[in-house]
Amino acid sequence: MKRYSRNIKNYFRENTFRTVMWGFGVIGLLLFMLIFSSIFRSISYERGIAGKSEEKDLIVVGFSQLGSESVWRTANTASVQRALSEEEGFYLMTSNARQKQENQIKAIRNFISQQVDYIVFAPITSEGWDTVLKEAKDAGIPVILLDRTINASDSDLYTCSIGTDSRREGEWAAKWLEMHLKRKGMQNQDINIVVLQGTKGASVQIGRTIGFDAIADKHENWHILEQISGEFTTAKGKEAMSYLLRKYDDIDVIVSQNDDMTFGAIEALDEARISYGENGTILISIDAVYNALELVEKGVINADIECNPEQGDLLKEVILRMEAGEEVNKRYDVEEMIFTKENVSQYMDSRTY
Ligand code: GYE
Repeated sequence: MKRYSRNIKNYFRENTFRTVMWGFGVIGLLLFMLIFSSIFRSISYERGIAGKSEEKDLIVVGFSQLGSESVWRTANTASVQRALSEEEGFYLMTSNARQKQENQIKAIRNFISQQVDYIVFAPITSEGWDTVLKEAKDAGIPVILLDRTINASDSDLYTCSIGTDSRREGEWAAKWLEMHLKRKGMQNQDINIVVLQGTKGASVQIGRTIGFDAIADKHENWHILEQISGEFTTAKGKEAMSYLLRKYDDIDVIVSQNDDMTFGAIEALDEARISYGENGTILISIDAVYNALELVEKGVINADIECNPEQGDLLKEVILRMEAGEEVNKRYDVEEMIFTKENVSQYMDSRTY
């Protein structure tokens, strides 16, 4: 009995020992495979980028786009992708931040760790970029701001910025209104205005607001009832406009800081059965995408201030200059104009977005 139980104990002891050893072996093997495969993956991934660019001598650019909230944005992304194509000598990595600054910061860090040649980004808002830009600077990677601008503690944190003059866009919206009211003999009447603003804290929202307000302030009879964010989207623009229409019944002018919000405002006006454009509430928009220009042509939108998304070619030119070791400007503005029913038709055919 004793011998028997000792045998059983030995049996178990040996078996437990064997099982444990096997366990360690299997776990060890799995760990080894895991580590090896991830090292291998990251090496081959980096080789993929570096190898590809070196092989063809391509310029590697990491582009963090802020999102895809508007027709304008889609055109802006397409413009960059067209200009920085492989045929043009570029290896472009585009990352969509879906309206979140933290995603943009992550994307920029990712570009830094991949040691791209240039980082380009369209900053969602103007604050909060210092830390990540210092990291890019320490890594020796030049940064170019596209479309929107930032408030940096030191402007040396980026090489240059390319975009539109949002303050001027706001001013043009107000100047067109001045001219329109004068033409209609309404320059001395009380004028109630509401403003649909873009993403709060975005440089373009700030610039367009400052530009419009600066001129509105000169007119005692212009009353800005409310400025409210529609976040540059049709859905939010509609929501904001519906709210304003419930609150005020005497709106004379709607200024919308982009076309997508204007489309939303139009839906809200239709639902409230309020007329607009040539026959009612004055509608001023910004961007001038094709669908909005069609509405300008029909007299539905009174004026559309162009904001030009075609910034890819200028970006390419700036990068090529830097590649050649030439000095570049700190700021590049793309050209823009104002569209009204009088001039819009001649521009429709060439509008691709
Ligand atoms: O007006 C709007 C977009 O930053 C200038 O952002 C850009 C603006 C543009 O979503 O449509």
